[in-house]
Amino acid sequence: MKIDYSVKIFEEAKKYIPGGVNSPVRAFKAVGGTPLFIRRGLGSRIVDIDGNEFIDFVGSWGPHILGHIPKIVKSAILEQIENGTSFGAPTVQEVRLAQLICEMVPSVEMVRLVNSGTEATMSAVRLARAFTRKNKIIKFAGCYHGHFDSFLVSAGSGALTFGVPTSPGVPESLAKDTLVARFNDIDSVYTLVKNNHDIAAIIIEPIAGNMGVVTPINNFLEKLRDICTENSILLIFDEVMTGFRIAMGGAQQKFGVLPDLTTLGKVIGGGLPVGAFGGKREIMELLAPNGPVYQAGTLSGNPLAVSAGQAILKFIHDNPHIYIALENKSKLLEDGIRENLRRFNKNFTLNRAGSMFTLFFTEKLVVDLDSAMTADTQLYAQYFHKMLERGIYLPCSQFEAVFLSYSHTEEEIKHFIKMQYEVFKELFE
Ligand code: KE4
Repeated sequence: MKIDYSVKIFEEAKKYIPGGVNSPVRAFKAVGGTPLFIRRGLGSRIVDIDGNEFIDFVGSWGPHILGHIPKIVKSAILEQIENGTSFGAPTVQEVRLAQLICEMVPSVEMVRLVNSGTEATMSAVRLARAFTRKNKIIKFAGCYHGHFDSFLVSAGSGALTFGVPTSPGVPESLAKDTLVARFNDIDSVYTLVKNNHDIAAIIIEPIAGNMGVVTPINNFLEKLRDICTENSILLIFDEVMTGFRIAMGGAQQKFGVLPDLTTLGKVIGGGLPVGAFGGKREIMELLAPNGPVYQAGTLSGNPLAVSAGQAILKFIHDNPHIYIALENKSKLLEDGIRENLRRFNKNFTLNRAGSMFTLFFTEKLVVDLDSAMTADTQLYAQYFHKMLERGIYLPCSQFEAVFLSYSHTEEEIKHFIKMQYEVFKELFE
Protein backbone atom coordinates (compact mmCIF):
# COMPACT_ATOMS: atom_id res chain seq x y z
CA MET A 1 0.00 0.00 0.00
CA LYS A 2 1.52 3.33 -1.10
CA ILE A 3 1.38 5.94 1.65
CA ASP A 4 4.15 8.29 0.47
CA TYR A 5 2.05 11.44 0.77
CA SER A 6 0.91 10.61 4.33
CA VAL A 7 4.54 9.95 5.26
CA LYS A 8 5.60 13.30 3.79
CA ILE A 9 2.78 15.30 5.37
CA PHE A 10 3.29 13.58 8.73
CA GLU A 11 6.91 14.82 8.78
CA GLU A 12 5.69 18.34 8.10
CA ALA A 13 2.90 18.00 10.66
CA LYS A 14 5.40 17.09 13.36
CA LYS A 15 7.11 20.46 12.81
CA TYR A 16 3.99 22.42 13.68
CA ILE A 17 1.82 20.15 15.83
CA PRO A 18 3.03 18.13 18.84
CA GLY A 19 3.33 14.53 17.65
CA GLY A 20 1.90 15.67 14.30
CA VAL A 21 -1.66 15.18 15.51
CA ASN A 22 -4.35 17.16 17.30
CA SER A 23 -5.42 14.19 19.38
CA PRO A 24 -2.85 11.64 20.59
CA VAL A 25 -4.71 8.43 19.81
CA ARG A 26 -4.55 9.27 16.08
CA ALA A 27 -0.75 9.08 16.01
CA PHE A 28 -0.63 5.27 15.49
CA LYS A 29 1.86 5.07 18.39
CA ALA A 30 0.07 2.04 19.82
CA VAL A 31 0.31 0.12 16.54
CA GLY A 32 3.40 1.67 14.95
CA GLY A 33 3.77 3.10 11.48
CA THR A 34 2.54 6.35 9.95
CA PRO A 35 -0.96 7.64 10.58
CA LEU A 36 -2.91 7.92 7.34
CA PHE A 37 -4.03 11.42 6.48
CA ILE A 38 -7.62 11.22 5.30
CA ARG A 39 -8.91 13.22 2.35
CA ARG A 40 -12.61 12.31 2.41
CA GLY A 41 -15.26 10.09 3.84
CA LEU A 42 -18.61 9.03 2.42
CA GLY A 43 -20.94 6.48 3.95
CA SER A 44 -18.88 3.55 5.24
CA ARG A 45 -15.77 4.52 3.29
CA ILE A 46 -12.77 6.79 3.78
CA VAL A 47 -10.03 7.63 1.29
CA ASP A 48 -6.56 8.76 2.34
CA ILE A 49 -4.42 11.38 0.60
CA ASP A 50 -2.59 8.67 -1.35
CA GLY A 51 -5.89 7.48 -2.79
CA ASN A 52 -6.17 4.31 -0.68
CA GLU A 53 -9.82 3.48 0.07
CA PHE A 54 -10.90 1.74 3.28
CA ILE A 55 -14.05 0.43 4.86
CA ASP A 56 -14.12 2.57 7.97
CA PHE A 57 -14.78 0.80 11.30
CA VAL A 58 -13.80 3.82 13.43
CA GLY A 59 -16.29 6.42 12.22
CA SER A 60 -14.39 9.31 13.80
CA TRP A 61 -14.53 7.40 17.16
CA GLY A 62 -18.32 7.23 17.25
CA PRO A 63 -20.11 10.26 15.72
CA HIS A 64 -20.91 8.70 12.35
CA ILE A 65 -23.72 6.34 13.31
CA LEU A 66 -25.32 6.88 9.87
CA GLY A 67 -21.96 6.85 8.09
CA HIS A 68 -19.88 9.77 6.83
CA ILE A 69 -21.80 12.88 5.76
CA PRO A 70 -25.29 11.44 5.23
CA LYS A 71 -27.42 13.50 2.82
CA ILE A 72 -29.59 14.87 5.65
CA VAL A 73 -26.51 16.25 7.44
CA LYS A 74 -24.99 17.68 4.28
CA SER A 75 -28.16 19.51 3.32
CA ALA A 76 -28.66 20.79 6.89
CA ILE A 77 -25.14 22.24 6.93
CA LEU A 78 -25.42 23.73 3.42
CA GLU A 79 -28.78 25.29 4.28
CA GLN A 80 -27.47 26.80 7.52
CA ILE A 81 -24.22 28.07 6.04
CA GLU A 82 -26.22 30.30 3.69
CA ASN A 83 -27.34 32.14 6.84
CA GLY A 84 -24.01 32.17 8.64
CA THR A 85 -22.12 29.97 11.08
CA SER A 86 -22.18 31.54 14.56
CA PHE A 87 -23.62 34.68 16.12
CA GLY A 88 -22.87 34.53 19.84
CA ALA A 89 -26.60 34.94 20.28
CA PRO A 90 -29.41 32.41 20.81
CA THR A 91 -30.89 30.68 17.76
CA VAL A 92 -33.97 28.51 17.19
CA GLN A 93 -31.80 25.60 16.02
CA GLU A 94 -30.17 25.12 19.43
CA VAL A 95 -33.58 25.13 21.12
CA ARG A 96 -34.75 22.41 18.77
CA LEU A 97 -31.65 20.26 19.41
CA ALA A 98 -32.07 20.70 23.17
CA GLN A 99 -35.74 19.78 22.84
CA LEU A 100 -34.87 16.59 20.91
CA ILE A 101 -32.30 15.56 23.52
CA CYS A 102 -34.80 16.12 26.34
CA GLU A 103 -37.43 14.12 24.46
CA MET A 104 -35.10 11.23 23.59
CA VAL A 105 -32.90 10.75 26.67
CA PRO A 106 -35.01 9.39 29.56
CA SER A 107 -33.38 11.22 32.50
CA VAL A 108 -32.75 14.57 30.83
CA GLU A 109 -35.22 17.36 31.71
CA MET A 110 -32.89 20.24 30.79
CA VAL A 111 -29.64 20.34 28.82
CA ARG A 112 -26.77 22.74 28.15
CA LEU A 113 -24.94 22.49 24.83
CA VAL A 114 -21.14 22.75 24.68
CA ASN A 115 -18.43 21.96 22.10
CA SER A 116 -16.91 18.65 23.18
CA GLY A 117 -17.38 15.67 25.43
CA THR A 118 -14.67 16.99 27.73
CA GLU A 119 -16.52 20.27 28.21
CA ALA A 120 -19.66 18.30 28.97
CA THR A 121 -18.10 16.05 31.60
CA MET A 122 -16.05 18.75 33.32
CA SER A 123 -19.13 20.97 33.53
CA ALA A 124 -21.27 18.13 34.88
CA VAL A 125 -18.75 17.49 37.67
CA ARG A 126 -18.60 21.19 38.59
CA LEU A 127 -22.39 21.24 38.74
CA ALA A 128 -22.47 18.09 40.88
CA ARG A 129 -19.93 19.56 43.30
CA ALA A 130 -21.98 22.75 43.59
CA PHE A 131 -25.30 20.93 44.00
CA THR A 132 -24.03 18.55 46.70
CA ARG A 133 -21.53 20.99 48.25
CA LYS A 134 -19.05 18.12 48.24
CA ASN A 135 -15.72 17.84 46.41
CA LYS A 136 -14.64 14.28 45.70
CA ILE A 137 -15.61 12.22 42.67
CA ILE A 138 -15.36 8.51 42.02
CA LYS A 139 -14.33 7.36 38.55
CA PHE A 140 -13.41 3.90 37.32
CA ALA A 141 -9.99 2.70 36.24
CA GLY A 142 -9.93 2.54 32.45
CA CYS A 143 -12.87 4.85 31.91
CA TYR A 144 -12.13 8.02 29.95
CA HIS A 145 -14.19 11.15 30.32
CA GLY A 146 -12.05 13.59 28.35
CA HIS A 147 -8.92 15.45 29.39
CA PHE A 148 -10.25 17.54 32.33
CA ASP A 149 -7.64 17.48 35.12
CA SER A 150 -9.82 15.61 37.56
CA PHE A 151 -10.34 12.77 35.09
CA LEU A 152 -6.73 12.15 34.13
CA VAL A 153 -6.36 9.69 36.96
CA SER A 154 -6.30 6.04 35.84
CA ALA A 155 -7.87 7.21 32.59
CA GLY A 156 -8.58 5.13 29.49
CA SER A 157 -8.44 5.75 25.72
CA GLY A 158 -5.28 7.53 24.60
CA ALA A 159 -4.12 8.06 28.19
CA LEU A 160 -4.22 4.29 28.70
CA THR A 161 -2.72 3.58 25.29
CA PHE A 162 0.29 5.75 26.06
CA GLY A 163 0.66 4.45 29.60
CA VAL A 164 -0.03 7.83 31.20
CA PRO A 165 -3.38 7.05 32.80
CA THR A 166 -2.45 9.66 35.40
CA SER A 167 -1.11 12.65 33.52
CA PRO A 168 1.68 14.96 34.64
CA GLY A 169 0.41 18.51 35.11
CA VAL A 170 -2.51 17.45 37.26
CA PRO A 171 -1.83 18.97 40.71
CA GLU A 172 -1.93 16.53 43.62
CA SER A 173 -4.32 18.97 45.31
CA LEU A 174 -6.83 18.12 42.59
CA ALA A 175 -5.95 14.48 41.95
CA LYS A 176 -6.58 13.68 45.63
CA ASP A 177 -10.25 14.48 45.07
CA THR A 178 -10.52 11.82 42.38
CA LEU A 179 -11.08 8.38 43.87
CA VAL A 180 -10.69 5.39 41.57
CA ALA A 181 -12.82 2.26 41.76
CA ARG A 182 -12.78 -0.89 39.66
CA PHE A 183 -15.37 -1.29 36.90
CA ASN A 184 -17.86 -4.10 37.71
CA ASP A 185 -16.56 -4.31 41.29
CA ILE A 186 -19.30 -2.86 43.48
CA ASP A 187 -17.36 -3.61 46.67
CA SER A 188 -14.60 -1.23 45.52
CA VAL A 189 -17.28 1.46 45.36
CA TYR A 190 -18.79 0.58 48.76
CA THR A 191 -15.34 0.83 50.35
CA LEU A 192 -14.68 4.30 48.91
CA VAL A 193 -18.14 5.55 49.88
CA LYS A 194 -17.81 4.13 53.41
CA ASN A 195 -14.44 5.83 53.93
CA ASN A 196 -15.19 9.18 52.27
CA HIS A 197 -18.11 11.43 53.19
CA ASP A 198 -17.20 14.17 50.77
CA ILE A 199 -18.21 12.46 47.52
CA ALA A 200 -20.19 14.69 45.15
CA ALA A 201 -20.55 12.30 42.22
CA ILE A 202 -19.79 8.95 40.71
CA ILE A 203 -19.06 9.28 37.00
CA ILE A 204 -19.09 6.23 34.78
CA GLU A 205 -19.24 5.19 31.15
CA PRO A 206 -22.33 2.95 31.63
CA ILE A 207 -20.84 0.74 28.95
CA ALA A 208 -17.11 1.39 28.89
CA GLY A 209 -15.62 2.01 25.46
CA ASN A 210 -12.27 3.51 26.38
CA MET A 211 -10.50 0.45 27.69
CA GLY A 212 -12.05 -1.35 24.81
CA VAL A 213 -15.73 -2.27 25.19
CA VAL A 214 -16.56 -3.55 28.67
CA THR A 215 -20.21 -4.08 29.62
CA PRO A 216 -21.62 -3.86 33.16
CA ILE A 217 -22.44 -7.23 34.75
CA ASN A 218 -24.34 -8.42 37.86
CA ASN A 219 -26.63 -5.38 37.96
CA PHE A 220 -23.62 -3.15 38.45
CA LEU A 221 -25.39 0.02 37.28
CA GLU A 222 -28.48 -0.65 39.40
CA LYS A 223 -26.26 -1.08 42.46
CA LEU A 224 -24.43 2.16 41.66
CA ARG A 225 -27.77 3.92 41.42
CA ASP A 226 -28.76 2.64 44.88
CA ILE A 227 -25.43 3.63 46.45
CA CYS A 228 -25.78 7.16 45.05
CA THR A 229 -29.40 7.52 46.18
CA GLU A 230 -28.62 6.26 49.69
CA ASN A 231 -25.57 8.52 50.12
CA SER A 232 -26.74 11.75 48.42
CA ILE A 233 -24.18 11.30 45.66
CA LEU A 234 -25.04 12.29 42.11
CA LEU A 235 -24.77 9.55 39.50
CA ILE A 236 -23.32 10.84 36.22
CA PHE A 237 -23.62 8.64 33.14
CA ASP A 238 -20.99 9.67 30.63
CA GLU A 239 -22.86 8.73 27.46
CA VAL A 240 -20.62 10.67 25.10
CA MET A 241 -19.96 7.36 23.32
CA THR A 242 -23.08 5.31 24.15
CA GLY A 243 -25.62 8.13 23.76
CA PHE A 244 -27.85 7.51 20.71
CA ARG A 245 -25.34 4.77 19.81
CA ILE A 246 -26.45 1.63 21.65
CA ALA A 247 -30.10 2.69 21.81
CA MET A 248 -32.08 5.82 21.05
CA GLY A 249 -32.07 6.68 24.76
CA GLY A 250 -28.54 5.38 25.30
CA ALA A 251 -27.38 2.98 28.00
CA GLN A 252 -29.79 4.46 30.54
CA GLN A 253 -32.70 3.34 28.34
CA LYS A 254 -31.13 -0.08 27.65
CA PHE A 255 -30.52 -0.81 31.34
CA GLY A 256 -33.45 1.15 32.78
CA VAL A 257 -31.18 3.02 35.21
CA LEU A 258 -31.67 6.79 35.43
CA PRO A 259 -28.63 8.90 36.34
CA ASP A 260 -28.90 12.39 37.84
CA LEU A 261 -26.78 13.88 35.07
CA THR A 262 -25.90 12.64 31.59
CA THR A 263 -23.11 13.80 29.32
CA LEU A 264 -23.32 13.51 25.54
CA GLY A 265 -21.21 14.17 22.45
CA LYS A 266 -20.15 12.47 19.19
CA VAL A 267 -23.47 11.41 17.56
CA ILE A 268 -25.26 14.62 18.65
CA GLY A 269 -22.91 16.72 16.52
CA GLY A 270 -23.27 14.67 13.34
CA GLY A 271 -19.51 14.97 12.91
CA LEU A 272 -19.29 18.62 13.98
CA PRO A 273 -18.19 19.73 17.47
CA VAL A 274 -21.14 19.41 19.83
CA GLY A 275 -21.25 18.17 23.42
CA ALA A 276 -24.01 18.41 25.99
CA PHE A 277 -24.76 17.78 29.64
CA GLY A 278 -28.21 17.53 31.11
CA GLY A 279 -30.39 16.04 33.80
CA LYS A 280 -32.81 16.95 36.54
CA ARG A 281 -34.23 20.46 36.33
CA GLU A 282 -33.44 21.24 40.00
CA ILE A 283 -29.77 20.52 39.32
CA MET A 284 -29.51 22.19 35.90
CA GLU A 285 -31.19 25.40 37.13
CA LEU A 286 -28.08 26.00 39.29
CA LEU A 287 -26.24 26.96 36.09
CA ALA A 288 -25.62 30.59 35.16
CA PRO A 289 -27.37 32.77 34.21
CA ASN A 290 -30.15 31.49 36.52
CA GLY A 291 -27.90 30.05 39.19
CA PRO A 292 -24.41 30.68 40.54
CA VAL A 293 -22.55 27.84 38.80
CA TYR A 294 -20.64 29.39 35.96
CA GLN A 295 -20.21 27.61 32.62
CA ALA A 296 -19.93 29.22 29.19
CA GLY A 297 -18.70 28.81 25.60
CA THR A 298 -18.30 31.18 22.66
CA LEU A 299 -19.40 28.59 20.12
CA SER A 300 -21.72 26.59 22.36
CA GLY A 301 -24.90 25.78 20.44
CA ASN A 302 -23.59 27.43 17.29
CA PRO A 303 -26.18 27.01 14.54
CA LEU A 304 -23.86 25.32 12.04
CA ALA A 305 -22.81 22.45 14.34
CA VAL A 306 -26.26 22.24 15.88
CA SER A 307 -27.92 21.97 12.48
CA ALA A 308 -25.86 18.86 11.77
CA GLY A 309 -26.73 17.40 15.17
CA GLN A 310 -30.38 18.25 14.82
CA ALA A 311 -30.53 16.52 11.43
CA ILE A 312 -29.06 13.31 12.84
CA LEU A 313 -31.21 13.21 15.97
CA LYS A 314 -34.38 14.05 14.02
CA PHE A 315 -33.62 11.20 11.60
CA ILE A 316 -33.01 8.79 14.49
CA HIS A 317 -36.15 10.02 16.27
CA ASP A 318 -38.27 9.42 13.16
CA ASN A 319 -36.58 6.13 12.20
CA PRO A 320 -36.13 3.99 15.33
CA HIS A 321 -35.83 0.94 13.06
CA ILE A 322 -32.20 1.87 12.40
CA TYR A 323 -31.30 0.26 15.74
CA ILE A 324 -32.75 -3.02 14.56
CA ALA A 325 -30.71 -2.77 11.37
CA LEU A 326 -27.60 -1.81 13.36
CA GLU A 327 -28.12 -4.79 15.68
CA ASN A 328 -28.52 -7.18 12.75
CA LYS A 329 -25.36 -5.87 11.06
CA SER A 330 -23.44 -6.02 14.34
CA LYS A 331 -24.63 -9.55 15.10
CA LEU A 332 -23.62 -10.68 11.60
CA LEU A 333 -20.16 -9.25 12.18
CA GLU A 334 -19.89 -10.75 15.67
CA ASP A 335 -20.92 -14.20 14.43
CA GLY A 336 -18.38 -14.01 11.62
CA ILE A 337 -15.57 -13.05 13.97
CA ARG A 338 -16.49 -15.81 16.42
CA GLU A 339 -16.48 -18.32 13.55
CA ASN A 340 -13.03 -17.11 12.46
CA LEU A 341 -11.74 -17.44 16.04
CA ARG A 342 -13.19 -20.94 16.26
CA ARG A 343 -11.54 -22.00 13.01
CA PHE A 344 -8.15 -21.02 14.41
CA ASN A 345 -8.92 -22.36 17.83
CA LYS A 346 -8.47 -18.96 19.42
CA ASN A 347 -10.67 -18.21 22.41
CA PHE A 348 -10.08 -14.44 22.33
CA THR A 349 -12.63 -12.23 24.09
CA LEU A 350 -15.09 -10.31 21.95
CA ASN A 351 -17.14 -7.74 23.89
CA ARG A 352 -20.02 -6.11 22.03
CA ALA A 353 -22.68 -3.58 22.97
CA GLY A 354 -24.95 -2.81 20.05
CA SER A 355 -22.87 -1.43 17.20
CA MET A 356 -19.70 -0.92 19.24
CA PHE A 357 -17.34 -3.76 20.04
CA THR A 358 -13.76 -4.76 20.82
CA LEU A 359 -11.88 -7.95 19.99
CA PHE A 360 -9.39 -8.34 22.85
CA PHE A 361 -6.34 -10.44 22.06
CA THR A 362 -6.59 -12.27 25.36
CA GLU A 363 -8.42 -15.43 26.37
CA LYS A 364 -9.42 -13.90 29.71
CA LEU A 365 -12.91 -12.52 30.19
CA VAL A 366 -12.58 -8.72 30.04
CA VAL A 367 -14.67 -7.12 32.77
CA ASP A 368 -12.39 -4.32 33.96
CA LEU A 369 -9.11 -2.53 33.21
CA ASP A 370 -6.85 -5.20 34.71
CA SER A 371 -8.36 -7.94 32.56
CA ALA A 372 -8.33 -5.66 29.49
CA MET A 373 -4.62 -5.09 30.06
CA THR A 374 -3.90 -8.80 29.63
CA ALA A 375 -4.50 -8.31 25.89
CA ASP A 376 -1.50 -8.84 23.61
CA THR A 377 -1.04 -5.33 22.20
CA GLN A 378 1.82 -6.42 19.92
CA LEU A 379 -0.41 -9.02 18.32
CA TYR A 380 -3.14 -6.40 18.01
CA ALA A 381 -0.66 -4.11 16.19
CA GLN A 382 0.16 -6.87 13.67
CA TYR A 383 -3.56 -7.57 13.19
CA PHE A 384 -4.27 -3.85 12.73
CA HIS A 385 -1.71 -3.42 9.95
CA LYS A 386 -2.60 -6.61 8.12
CA MET A 387 -6.26 -5.57 8.10
CA LEU A 388 -5.27 -2.06 7.00
CA GLU A 389 -3.35 -3.50 4.05
CA ARG A 390 -6.56 -5.31 3.09
CA GLY A 391 -8.60 -2.10 3.14
CA ILE A 392 -10.09 -2.42 6.61
CA TYR A 393 -9.60 0.65 8.83
CA LEU A 394 -9.71 -0.39 12.51
CA PRO A 395 -9.08 1.56 15.73
CA CYS A 396 -5.32 2.17 16.07
CA SER A 397 -5.30 0.86 19.64
CA GLN A 398 -6.40 -2.33 21.36
CA PHE A 399 -8.12 -0.18 23.98
CA GLU A 400 -10.68 1.45 21.73
CA ALA A 401 -14.01 0.44 20.22
CA VAL A 402 -14.95 -0.55 16.70
CA PHE A 403 -18.02 1.36 15.50
CA LEU A 404 -20.37 0.01 12.88
CA SER A 405 -22.70 2.42 11.05
CA TYR A 406 -26.10 2.21 9.43
CA SER A 407 -24.33 2.66 6.08
CA HIS A 408 -22.19 -0.51 6.34
CA THR A 409 -23.61 -3.12 3.96
CA GLU A 410 -23.90 -6.87 4.45
CA GLU A 411 -21.35 -7.30 1.65
CA GLU A 412 -18.86 -5.07 3.49
CA ILE A 413 -19.38 -7.03 6.70
CA LYS A 414 -18.82 -10.31 4.87
CA HIS A 415 -15.72 -8.79 3.27
CA PHE A 416 -14.42 -7.86 6.75
CA ILE A 417 -14.92 -11.45 7.89
CA LYS A 418 -13.14 -12.81 4.81
CA MET A 419 -10.20 -10.43 5.23
CA GLN A 420 -9.98 -11.25 8.93
CA TYR A 421 -9.87 -14.95 8.11
CA GLU A 422 -6.92 -14.31 5.78
CA VAL A 423 -5.15 -12.28 8.47
CA PHE A 424 -5.77 -14.93 11.15
CA LYS A 425 -4.35 -17.51 8.70
CA GLU A 426 -1.16 -15.44 8.41
CA LEU A 427 -0.95 -14.81 12.15
CA PHE A 428 -1.92 -18.17 13.57
CA GLU A 429 -1.13 -20.89 11.05
P1 KE4 B 1 -14.05 14.77 23.53
O1 KE4 B 1 -13.59 15.88 24.44
O2 KE4 B 1 -12.89 14.01 22.90
O3 KE4 B 1 -15.09 15.24 22.51
O4 KE4 B 1 -14.85 13.71 24.41
C1 KE4 B 1 -14.19 13.12 25.51
C2 KE4 B 1 -14.89 11.82 25.88
C3 KE4 B 1 -15.71 11.80 26.99
N1 KE4 B 1 -16.36 10.67 27.36
C4 KE4 B 1 -16.25 9.54 26.62
C5 KE4 B 1 -17.01 8.32 27.06
C6 KE4 B 1 -15.43 9.51 25.47
O5 KE4 B 1 -15.33 8.36 24.75
C7 KE4 B 1 -14.73 10.66 25.08
C8 KE4 B 1 -13.81 10.70 23.88
N2 KE4 B 1 -13.57 9.43 23.27
C9 KE4 B 1 -12.28 9.26 22.61
C10 KE4 B 1 -12.31 7.92 21.86
N3 KE4 B 1 -12.16 6.84 22.74
C11 KE4 B 1 -11.94 10.40 21.73
C12 KE4 B 1 -10.87 10.12 20.69
C13 KE4 B 1 -9.71 11.07 20.88
O6 KE4 B 1 -9.34 11.35 22.04
O7 KE4 B 1 -9.18 11.51 19.84
